[in-house]
Amino acid sequence: MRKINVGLIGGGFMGKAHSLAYSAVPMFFWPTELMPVKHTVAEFNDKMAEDAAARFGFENSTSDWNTIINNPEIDLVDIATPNNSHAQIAIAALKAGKHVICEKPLARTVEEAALMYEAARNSDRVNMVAFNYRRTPAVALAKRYIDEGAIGRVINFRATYLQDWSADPKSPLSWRFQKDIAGSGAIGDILTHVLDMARYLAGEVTEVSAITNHIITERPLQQSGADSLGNSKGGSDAPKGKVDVEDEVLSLLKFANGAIGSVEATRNAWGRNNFITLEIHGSEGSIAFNYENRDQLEVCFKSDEGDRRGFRTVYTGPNHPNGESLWPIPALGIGYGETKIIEAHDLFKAIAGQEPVRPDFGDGYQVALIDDAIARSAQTGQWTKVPQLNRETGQIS
Ligand code: NAI
Ligand code: SOE
Repeated sequence: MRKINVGLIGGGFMGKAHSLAYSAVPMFFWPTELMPVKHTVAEFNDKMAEDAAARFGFENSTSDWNTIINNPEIDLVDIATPNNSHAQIAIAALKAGKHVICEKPLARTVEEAALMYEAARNSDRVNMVAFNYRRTPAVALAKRYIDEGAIGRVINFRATYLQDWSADPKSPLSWRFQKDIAGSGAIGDILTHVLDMARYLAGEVTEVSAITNHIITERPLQQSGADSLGNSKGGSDAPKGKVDVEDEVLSLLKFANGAIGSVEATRNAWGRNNFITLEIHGSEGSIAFNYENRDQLEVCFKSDEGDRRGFRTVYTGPNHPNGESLWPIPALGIGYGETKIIEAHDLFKAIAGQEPVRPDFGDGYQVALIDDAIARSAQTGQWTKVPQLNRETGQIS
């Protein structure tokens, strides 16, 4: 079986999730198209890199990610670092002839995303952006219902992404609150996930009207490199640093197919942990999804008799898209980890030449164009057109 040598850059939250996926792919998808070998992991310094290698099962470690780029043995570069290094690493990796998976958001700005997309177009290697939530079997099932016409013409798409890990102003100043590292706040960090699913399920977003809010303007400085996601103890007496990204965003959307919708995101909604909800209304029915019950999809069909019409629950299992190779019966529970395992497997299928993988850097770029339009709309208070990437020509119009 062909091996694929993986170089992972960044050993934090996503380093863990991706390493788990590399170990698990052969367990779930057998025979796997490619057998992943955890070749080298890069972290900020030698000690962190050695720790990451021991913990995640990598054969080698380095404190310089260029070691991974320059190593001809490495086939796939996995970018799991904060957003400020995505562009530099991805462009170097593509130029060096590596396949690349990059965590979301693709980049901090639309300009960086454009350069990354150009590098991807100039390469014959596979590129992927890690919007993993669309791989949740219930979300893939929603896509199947929509594509099959089960809910008719899509009329409305509503989505939220609400969390509360940063609601306390005493929680530390992670890199996620610093514009020069993160690029933006709730928009790039979590709204991007629902924008990816909006495009996946309802098509291209052509125009936006948004508002943002910025409430917590400073936070205690965080001492370590990896993000504590609000969990650092005793940070409140530490010196404070500036928060220069938005806390919250709400946007109305217009879609190319005539549908309208709304999306909202905040990391400051007490009681909401990873509250991703989707609701899609069509001319013939509706679909609803709540990530807190992520192996369930609610569906309602107009064709049901009026006296029994209403939402019914489908529990996803081996009969559903992306569920075939997970667990043998429905409702055993699908976790966050499974979405990353499916993501890694789909990446391997593309590298093995079986089928192209989406979302790719073109998709990441288009989401960056929507993010940018949302930020501009929030500043001007105007409806704002979203430039569209033509994937054939690589041009924006
Ligand atoms: P984290 O802060 O937990 O980990 C990042 C790690 O990268 C840290 O250990 C840090 O020391 C290391 N690092 C930073 N610069 C480095 C460099 N130049 N060379 C080597 N290592 C370096 O951050 P987390 O949560 O893992 O986020 C990483 C990326 O993944 C971000 O882009 C984030 O938006 C994305 N993300 C995506 C998620 C998803 O659901 N798809 C979930 C969480 C994060
Ligand atoms: C923090 O908001 C975070 O880790 C995001 O960065 C991820 O993209 C999301 O999946 C979980 O929450």
